[in-house]
Amino acid sequence: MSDPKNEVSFIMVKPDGVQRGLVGEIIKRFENRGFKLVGCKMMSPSKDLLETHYVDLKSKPFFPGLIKYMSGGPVVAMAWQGKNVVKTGRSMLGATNPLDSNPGTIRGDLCIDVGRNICHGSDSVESGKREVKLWFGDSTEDYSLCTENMIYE
Ligand code: RTP
Repeated sequence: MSDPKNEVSFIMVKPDGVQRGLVGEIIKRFENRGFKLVGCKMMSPSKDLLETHYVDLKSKPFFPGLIKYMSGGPVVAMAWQGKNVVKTGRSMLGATNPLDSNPGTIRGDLCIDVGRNICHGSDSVESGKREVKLWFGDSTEDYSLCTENMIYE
């Protein structure tokens, strides 16, 4: 069986989160919780990539607006690794609509509108694998074993 500590989630700071200078705040929360950043890049995603990422929402009335919003500037795409990172990451992000997000969550503390909710997090372990592969290919790292070397010479 695969090691639960190797679970990965795709977390993205959306264009509004980047423009508002919230990248560090979001990274800090995941690092403080104990998760490992194993992939990170700032990029302007193509329409094709966004439509593939959000393929399950294609029939929703808000889909065109979602693609326009997500094309509005660079995003920071991240892969985070750790035990239960998908479910815990979703609870750290808060509900999709920030007005329903509890205080203490990223959305509950930092934003208001569902169409400007600053971050994305994979909604299942399978989505986590699919999304990390979609955005990073095979180029993520596995740093889980090298932490001690970064503290002791
Ligand atoms: P995300 O994928 O961004 O983490 O969000 P989610 O799973 O919590 O929610 P999902 O239903 O997959 O929706 C994806 C994103 O679409 C935008 N949205 N707008 N105007 C609306 O009613 C509406 N509903 C969803 C949000 O930006 C949401 O995060």
